[in-house]
Amino acid sequence: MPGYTITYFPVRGRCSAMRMLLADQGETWSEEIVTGENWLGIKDSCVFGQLPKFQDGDFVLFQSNAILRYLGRKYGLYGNNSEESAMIDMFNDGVEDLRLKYVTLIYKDYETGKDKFVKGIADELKWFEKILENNNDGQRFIHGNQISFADYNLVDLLSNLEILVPGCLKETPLIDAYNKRVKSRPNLQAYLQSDAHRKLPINGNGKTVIYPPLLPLLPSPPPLPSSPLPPSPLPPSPFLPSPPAALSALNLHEEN
Ligand code: 6SG
Repeated sequence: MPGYTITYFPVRGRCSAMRMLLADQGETWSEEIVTGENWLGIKDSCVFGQLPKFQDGDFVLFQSNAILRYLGRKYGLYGNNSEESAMIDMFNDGVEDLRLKYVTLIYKDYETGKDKFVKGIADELKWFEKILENNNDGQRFIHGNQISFADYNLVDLLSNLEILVPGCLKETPLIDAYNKRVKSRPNLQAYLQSDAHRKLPINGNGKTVIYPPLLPLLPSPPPLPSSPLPPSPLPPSPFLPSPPAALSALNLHEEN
């Protein structure tokens, strides 16, 4: 089967960076949404028993960072030689370390760990500020002069952090400017403004706001009801050729 398919839960989670990469590179893809009810039926067919699953025609891949690397190689987003690829790997591993802290907070110890996480976020971000400063005074990307898969991964994580800890980029002006610059790339901006992205919750347990305040130029989203929304079809999106029915039945949560 030609084309890309992403199989995942109805969240941004570990698929947001690969979706951003694909959209920015002008690609389209299909989504297969897995819900709590049917997950256990397919878990054993997944390498490591987890999602996301990525298909490129008949080629099947698991592990979100392996998928990002695959796409990085395919689209020239992985540096120009072994040294550059290794540097990009190193930075992406740093993003993964911080993402794991974020995911652990969200899914394991939100109530007891949030204050500590909020207090520590500036110390985490200062490493990335220094990395950016060391590359063209922060005027370009995480490495070199071309965007890489690690940039999409970092910008996705930064977006989540900004929502969890509003204003957290104020002390790191290079990260703040870089984050805005990457997100203003035309294809990427169009994707980030699409319902396919905006209407997806960040995480699977309601520990995030679903309409992030990233898009001040757009009309405000409709107010959220206090109970799950009744099913209603999503408007068509250039990124999801046919919006999956499961999306329309999402439980929409606010941060609690
Ligand atoms: C969860 O951890 O969405 N995959 C997750 N969870 C289900 O049975 N190293 C790899 C990678 O980078 C980590 C994969 C990741 O690809 S992501 C997975 O497969 C399992 O382990 C976070 C996410 N969570 C949404 C969710 C999954 C379980 C509970 C909430 C789906 C929604 C509700 C039930 C099933 Fe649900």
